[in-house]
This record gives sequence, structure tokens and C-alpha cells, in this order.
Amino acid sequence: MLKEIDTYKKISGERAAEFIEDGMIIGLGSGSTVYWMMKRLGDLVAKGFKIQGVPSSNRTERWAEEFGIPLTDFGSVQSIDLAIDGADEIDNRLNLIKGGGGSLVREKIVDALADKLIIIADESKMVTTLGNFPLPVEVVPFGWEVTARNITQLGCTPTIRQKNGEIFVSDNGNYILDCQFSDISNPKQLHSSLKSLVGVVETGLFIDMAELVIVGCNEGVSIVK
Ligand code: ABF
Repeated sequence: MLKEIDTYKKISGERAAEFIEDGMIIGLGSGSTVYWMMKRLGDLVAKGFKIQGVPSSNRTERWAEEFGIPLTDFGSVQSIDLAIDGADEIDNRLNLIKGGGGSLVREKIVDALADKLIIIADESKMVTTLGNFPLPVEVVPFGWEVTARNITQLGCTPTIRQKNGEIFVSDNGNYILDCQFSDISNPKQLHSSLKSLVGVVETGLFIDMAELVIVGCNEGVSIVK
């Protein structure tokens, strides 16, 4: 039996699959909400839809195999028709914090190439101002302590992400600093300040990228544009 929040994720993910058309190249995001979209996409493929997916994480790639979704890569495709991805926070301008799952770099590369980006999420992800969720920042392992200290100067407390007592390593072999700001009132400026620091690979701020958000809630879904 699914918990309420998981039901919201499921209905959001399943609804997103309705935007997929035969013949599309689909950017496959990451996370538990994306799982439900991919399950539905697997049904469409089984019905004969000729779809190719570009995965944004190793976990997504494994789910694609499980659901029989054919995959392609950037060497073979020039563009992506539609990307569908999850998020950790979404503000009312549809700016996002992503990267809670640790795949922010690949997600950003996939999502940025897409003609259209749909975000799927349960209602708890909707916020007025970003920043309650610690901002994930991917950094190169070499000298990460220096990079962390430089990030602190921007007004936050960075924490090196750990998993099972070890430093978490991203799909790209990098580390992630989870950066707690009091709030993020100017996401564009913060993103650009972070990106200017040596050692920073990418931030989890996805600005002006999402076209619409499908929010799973008690009433079903609501679409935010
Ligand atoms: C990914 O999945 C991440 O950017 C984000 O951290 C997460 C969303 O989580 P979920 O769908 O599991 O709630 O898209």
C-alpha cells in the first residue's frame, strides 16, 4: 500500500506520460516520481510506440532496461523532444532545486537539450522561495575542502554528502556539497556566483528551464505553468 505522498508522485508521473507522443526522443529524469512515468512509458512502448530515451542517471538506465524502454545517447541524437524530470523544490516562477538524488549534472545536460521540460512532483515540493531544501552543488573531489570554504563565503553552511558512512560519489565521480542557505531570493545570481568558483562543476539550481509542472495532490493533479 502506497503512502499518501507516494500516491501523489504516482499520479503525477503517470499523467506526464500522457504528454509523450509516438516517435519522440524523451529525456528521462531521475527519482521516485520519474519511476512512475517510466513504468507508464514502458506500457506505451509495449503497445508499439517508437520511443527512444536519454537517461539522466545510472538508476534511470536500469529502470529503462526493466521496462523495455529503448535508449539512445548524445552521440546519436541532436535534440530531445521532451524531458520529464522530478525536483526537490519548485518556486512559483518554476525555478527548481534539484540534485537530492545526486544526478544533477546529467539531469541538467538532458533537461537543457530538451525542447520542453515537464517537472513532476508531489505537492510538498511547491514553495514560495527556494532554499529550505539544502542546495546540492557538485564539486570535483580534488581540494573539495577549499571549494567548500569558498562556498561558505556566499552565506551558507555546506555539508559533504555521505552515504553509508562514506563520501557519496556521483555518477560522474564527483562529490556533492549540500548547501543550506537561509533562503534563495535571487537564484540566478547565486547560481552564477557558485559557478564562478573553481572546483564547482554544477549547481542544483534549474532556472527558467521548466515549462510546466504536474503537481500530484489530493484532488488528483494540478498543472502549473
Ligand atoms: C531527481 O529526483 C532529483 O533532481 C530530485 O532530487 C529527485 C526528486 O525526487 P523524487 O521524485 O524521488 O521525490 O529528479
